[in-house]
Amino acid sequence: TTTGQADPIDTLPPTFRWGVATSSYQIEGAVAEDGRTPSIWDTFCRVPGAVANGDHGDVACDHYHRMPQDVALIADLGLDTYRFSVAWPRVQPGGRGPANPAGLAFYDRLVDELLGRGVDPWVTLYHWDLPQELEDAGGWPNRDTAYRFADYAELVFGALGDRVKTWTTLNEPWCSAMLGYAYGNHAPGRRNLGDGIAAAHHLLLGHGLAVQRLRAAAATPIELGLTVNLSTADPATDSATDRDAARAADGLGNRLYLDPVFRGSYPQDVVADLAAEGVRVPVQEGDLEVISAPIDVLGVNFYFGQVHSGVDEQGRDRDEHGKPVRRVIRRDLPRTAMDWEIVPESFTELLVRLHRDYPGVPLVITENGAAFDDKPDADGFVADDDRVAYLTEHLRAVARARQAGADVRGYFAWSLLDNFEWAYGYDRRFGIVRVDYDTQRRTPKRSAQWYRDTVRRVRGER
Ligand code: GBH
Repeated sequence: TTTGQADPIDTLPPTFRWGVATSSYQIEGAVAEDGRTPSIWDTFCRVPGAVANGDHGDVACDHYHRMPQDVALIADLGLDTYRFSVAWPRVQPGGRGPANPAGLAFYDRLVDELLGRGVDPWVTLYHWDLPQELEDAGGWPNRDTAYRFADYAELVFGALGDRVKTWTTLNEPWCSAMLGYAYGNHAPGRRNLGDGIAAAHHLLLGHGLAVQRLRAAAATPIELGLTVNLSTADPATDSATDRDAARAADGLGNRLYLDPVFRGSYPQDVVADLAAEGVRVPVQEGDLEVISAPIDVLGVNFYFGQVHSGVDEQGRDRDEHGKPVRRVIRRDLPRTAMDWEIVPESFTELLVRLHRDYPGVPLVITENGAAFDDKPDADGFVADDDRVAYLTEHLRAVARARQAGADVRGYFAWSLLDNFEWAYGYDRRFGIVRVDYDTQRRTPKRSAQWYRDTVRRVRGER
């Protein structure tokens, strides 16, 4: 504009990393090809009622067969990095033993295709597709799974480590642990708080063990880290009860993962909350040293922030079991198709807080994006101005956090393609590129054009 202030997005430096993200089970399909064995998501999708419309990832975006075309889409957007995940049951069927060369070959080709197009690969080793055989052996609540993960990490690194320079171990351990084992809305669908907390600890242990193995195996410097889903937890009022509810939510959602990694200890208030529920974190001697091994980058996935209250609608602070009331307050705010509140200010707040409480580690936004009720025209084009607005506001929020001192080095939009949105199946579309699931045709949406133009402008390319 001629009169308004400069857009904060334009303060992002030329070195800023720009990318898109996906994950294996959400896009690949080809679930029974080239030696891949079932993951917990293949199994979970067959549980009646577990996934909307009985959807599953058997075909998904058929990315396994259309990979070069999808890489071309990324290159055409002018992005410098692509964050994808490796399917464990594809490259090490059953989760233990030797590599499956046919499975590894796919990622080998993907990495070469990316590099050939000038796009840096960013590998996530685990984005929720645990080999079913490891679940049958106890899954993440079983400590042994952490050691299986470290072996798997080393195996993938052996195949791709000569070309891939950035590695994140886990995507969103909170989701794997709590949605998978405590709340049951994700695979494997268990509902037990103790299992969820044991899973969280063993995921973090697996992360730490993998960091050790990759550092030892790396012949040249690599960038290593993990991705966590973080949120803001603000109290509904200034009352002590509401502030305690916000503290508890922040503890279980954010600090339970950040503190062990960056401070080498679990937060004592969360440990006490869990003890009141009869749950103990199964820490063994030396675990926290492994978990807190230094990392080079923290991947932050942000979608929305929440407000918490410690009293119910009647003003009571205890439920019928005598437990403290924990309630999320629904605000009168615009929402996405996920029913998630749109609160870009919370993104700035979160990043500034990370900089304050966990200083010294570079941050990269490894996911941010939104599902909306896309309406394609006859050519399959989606004029998704709502998604453009969401991405614009959240990118501004990132730029503002940087201006306030947060060391944010890059941004990845979730997601390149419409894809399998877990328990919501294909019902919710997060892509900046439309996928027609009948024809597998890809059509960049207006948000993709906006993203390409924004990246160009910030880099000063026009
Ligand atoms: C990410 O998960 C995933 O990494 C990605 O695969 C997925 O497609 C994408 O986001 C979009 O969903 O109200 O208790 O559920 C994000 C999962 C959902 C985790 C919201 C935090 C809020 C806490 N996030 N959730 S709760």
